[in-house]
Amino acid sequence: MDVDALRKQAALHAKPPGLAFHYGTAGFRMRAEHLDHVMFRMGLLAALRSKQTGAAIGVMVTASHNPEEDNGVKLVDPLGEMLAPAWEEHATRLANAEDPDLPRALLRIVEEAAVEPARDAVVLIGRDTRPSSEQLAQAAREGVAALGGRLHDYGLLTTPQLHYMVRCRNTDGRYGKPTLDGYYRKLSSAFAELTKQASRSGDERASVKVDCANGIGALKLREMEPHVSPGLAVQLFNDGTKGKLNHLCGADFVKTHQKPPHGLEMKPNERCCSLDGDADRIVYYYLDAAGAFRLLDGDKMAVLMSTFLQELLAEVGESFSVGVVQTAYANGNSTRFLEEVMKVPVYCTKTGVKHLHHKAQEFDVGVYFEANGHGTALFSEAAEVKIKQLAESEDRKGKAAKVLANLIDLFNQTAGDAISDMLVIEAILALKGLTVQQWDALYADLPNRQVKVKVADRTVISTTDAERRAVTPPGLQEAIDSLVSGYRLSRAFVRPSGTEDVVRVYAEADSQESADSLAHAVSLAVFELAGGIGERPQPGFTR
Ligand code: 16G
Ligand code: MG
Repeated sequence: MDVDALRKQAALHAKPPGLAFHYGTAGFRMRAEHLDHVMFRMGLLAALRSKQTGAAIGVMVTASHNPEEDNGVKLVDPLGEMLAPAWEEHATRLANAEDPDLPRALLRIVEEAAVEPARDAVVLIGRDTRPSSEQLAQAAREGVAALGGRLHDYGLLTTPQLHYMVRCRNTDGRYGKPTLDGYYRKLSSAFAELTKQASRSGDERASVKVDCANGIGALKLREMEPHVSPGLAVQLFNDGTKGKLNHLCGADFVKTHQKPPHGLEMKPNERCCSLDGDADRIVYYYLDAAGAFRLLDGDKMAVLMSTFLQELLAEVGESFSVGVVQTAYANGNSTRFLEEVMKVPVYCTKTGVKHLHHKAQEFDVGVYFEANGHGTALFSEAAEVKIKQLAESEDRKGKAAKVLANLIDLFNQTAGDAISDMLVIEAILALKGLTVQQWDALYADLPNRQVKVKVADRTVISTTDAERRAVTPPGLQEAIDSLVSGYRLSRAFVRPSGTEDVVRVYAEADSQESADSLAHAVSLAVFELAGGIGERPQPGFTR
């Protein structure tokens, strides 16, 4: 490492004074103007991680569903998964090091993580459509170059596309070709095979309206469209030509407000979906015949996908282990349906994609979804090999295995992927001949409510049992238990947010009035026992 050269470079990416940086559940995320030095240093860190693992590492410049003025960065590990926890700590320390201490901070990582400094480094970079993204990507490129790393700049990509590229590069093409064309071809040929098997001859081609959150998803779906158009008509809305990124649209807006996005006209029973700002989340929705808005979120997708996979696995007849992974936010009726009707084992982890992904890796077939619409299915290597082998035969088993084999290719197994999930959903609906209403009717969501409470220090709340029970402050869990016992089919939990300075309260019960009133009662308990600040929570709700 040429320390003088590095110092000079670093001086061009000076750390702003007085700000603290944290590599959180989704990397660094804040106002774009504070992020230049973070990007440069994440370029450095990606090069170190690459030297340490001997594999290509990804750097994605995006702030997902945050407002357009924000930006962020996340690193992608060799198999396309999220950065290992020990390296999140290195990232936080590196971002917070004062400028003169930067070389020392780097050397500390080299020592602690046993990095081989002389090894080659390869870093793949992608970015979303934010106005600040190109300049920030340039700072990351300079960081990679400062440590002599080789760069492959993919330019504009969705987050899951970058995850895909990293995995392709590090598996010698076994996962697919590390190009956009490779991604489109892999997904679209699996989708074509699947929809070919949906023998509903004479039926019209399925069609779906897509709200692209004015983000990268619009560009990439437009590129993909010709590849899938024989089986699916996609109509793009909020494609970035008029509106602002994530403003009054996108998956996060639709899920949290439980209403349609601006900029997309719906007629009753039309199938619609929304992507988020970096296209790693998706939710479906429609207006029913009475004009009421119906949301099909991550739980509904998990149920559709896992029940279909389970049916196919039963036909194939191998004893693969299957698991569905959710978080405490999963609607209680989705969990009940999976466990009691479908007899699928369900597991609950803490909030945050990496926890779900990690748990799902324990199974031959692991489906995971957060209620907010981030999820996918993972297949063990052994299961994939076996299924692809069985798919060679022409009997009934072979037919089911063929469908499974194509689904394996259609799922993005590195991260939740809105484009891939959309094609999986559309393929399943086509194969099963289901309408969106029939899918929705598989089970009815329990009414629920989420509210936030402001407290002086949200870390006074600690939780256990995958965030379903509060350990501190004393008396809070007892208060919640006693409130919950006053309602039917009720459940409530509280947790400090990982992305906002608030405590989140979730409640569900047999009616909307009960869910609202339970959420309010629990938020009062939080306010009183956990040091609430500002106005006492009022009935009614804030999101
Ligand atoms: C982040 C997480 C998401 C989680 C959300 C919870 C990733 C890539 N994203 O956006 O999975 O649902 O945080 O936010 O892990 P909260 O802690 O503020 O409730
Ligand atoms: Mg996202």
